[in-house]
Amino acid sequence: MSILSTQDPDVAKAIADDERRLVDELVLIASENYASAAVREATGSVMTNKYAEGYPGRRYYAGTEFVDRVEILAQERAKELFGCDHANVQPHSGSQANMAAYFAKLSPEDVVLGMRLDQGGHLTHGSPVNFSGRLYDFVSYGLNRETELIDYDEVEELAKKYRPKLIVCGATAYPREIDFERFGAIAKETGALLMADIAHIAGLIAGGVHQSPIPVADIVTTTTHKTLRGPRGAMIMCKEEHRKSIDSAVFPRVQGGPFMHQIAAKAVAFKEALQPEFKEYARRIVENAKALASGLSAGGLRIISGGTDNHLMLVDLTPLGVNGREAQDGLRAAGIITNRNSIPFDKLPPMVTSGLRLGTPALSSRDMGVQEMARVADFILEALHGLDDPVELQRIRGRVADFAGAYPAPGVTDA
Ligand code: DSN
Repeated sequence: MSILSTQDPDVAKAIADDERRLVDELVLIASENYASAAVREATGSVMTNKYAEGYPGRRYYAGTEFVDRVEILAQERAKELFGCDHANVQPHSGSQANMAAYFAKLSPEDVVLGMRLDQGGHLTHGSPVNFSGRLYDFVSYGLNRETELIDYDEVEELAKKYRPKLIVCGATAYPREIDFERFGAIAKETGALLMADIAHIAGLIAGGVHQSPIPVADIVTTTTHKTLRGPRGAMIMCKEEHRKSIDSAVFPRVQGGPFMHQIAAKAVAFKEALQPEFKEYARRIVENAKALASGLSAGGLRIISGGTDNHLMLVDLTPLGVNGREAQDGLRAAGIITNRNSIPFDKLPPMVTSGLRLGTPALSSRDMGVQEMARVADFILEALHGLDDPVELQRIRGRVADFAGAYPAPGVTDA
C-alpha cells in the first residue's frame, strides 16, 4: 500500500486507473509522451517545496544552493543539446514561454506574423480568443490550398506588405518539415525578428532528424514534454543579445517562483536526450509516422499533404463520411486515443472537424516499430468502419489492450 493510497484513496485510485489506461491503450496524441521513471522521480521530489524567485546566484530567498545546481545543469544541458547561446528553463508552459518572448520584444499593437490556428498554428500565434491576438496586431499566413504545405511565398508577401516586428514560425498540426532557413531569409529581408516555436518537434531537432532553427531564429520556444519526452513545462532559447530581455520577461514580468521540481526534471530529460539512443528514438518516431500514414492511406483515408516528414499526420475522414468528433469518440471506445483536428480549409467547425491528428512519439517510446504501426493502422481502420457498433468497438478494445500491454510503458511499467 502506498502512502497516497492510505491517505487519499480517491486520488490514488484515479492515478492508478490512469496508469492502467497508459498501459492498455494506444496513445496517438501527437503532443503526448511517456516521461521516464527518472524524470517522474524528479518531478515528485522535494524541490516542489522551494521558492526560488530570481535566477541561479541571484535569488530572492535563502536555501537555494541545491536548486541553483539543477537549474544550471538544465541550462547547460539545453545549450549543449540545441547549440543555443542561452536557455531560460523557467517557463511553466508553452503558452507562458510564448507570452514571455512577446513581452520581451513587443509592445501592445505591434504587428506580428503568425500561422493560422485552423491551418496548424497555435492559439498563442495570434488567435483572436488568446492574449496574443488581443494584445498584438497579428497578420496570419496559412497553407497553399493545392499542396497543403506552408505557402512561403505568401509569408514573404505578407512580411513585405505589413513589415511585422516579429515573425512566428512553428506549428501544432503541420506534418511537414518547416523550412526555417526560408523563414530566416524572409525575416532578414524585411527587418523582422524571427521566433520559432518548436514545441512539437523539439525532440526531432535534438535527435537530428529535423532542421534546427537555432542558427536563424532570434528566439526559440519549446515545451519539454512532447517529442522531447521530459516533464510538463517549457523553455526559451535565444541569441546572447536577447538574454537580458528574455530573462526579465520570464521573471518578474510573466512568472513568479519557478517550479524547481520541474526544472530538475527538465535537466534529467535533457541528459536523456543527449544520449545516443535518443537519436535512434527520434529516427524511429518519423519512420513510424510514415509507416502509420501509409497504412491508413492504403486503407482508404486521405492523409493531408500526402504524408508526413515528422511525428504527426492529419487524416481527412471525409472519404469515410464521418466527422472528427465521431471518429475520436469511437476510437476512444476502442482504446485508441486521438484528437479531432481541423483539416486545412475545413468546412466543419472546430468542435466537430473533418479530421484527426495522429502522432507516434508515445508509441515509439514503447519500443514499437513499423510492423507494430501496420497493426495500429488496422485497429484504427477497423474501429472507424465500426463506429456504429459499440459491441464491435468493445471487442477491438480488448484486442488493443492485449496488443498494447505487451509493450513497456516507460515511467509506468518500470516505475
Ligand atoms: N495543445 C497542444 C497540442 O496538443 O498540440 C499544444 O498546446
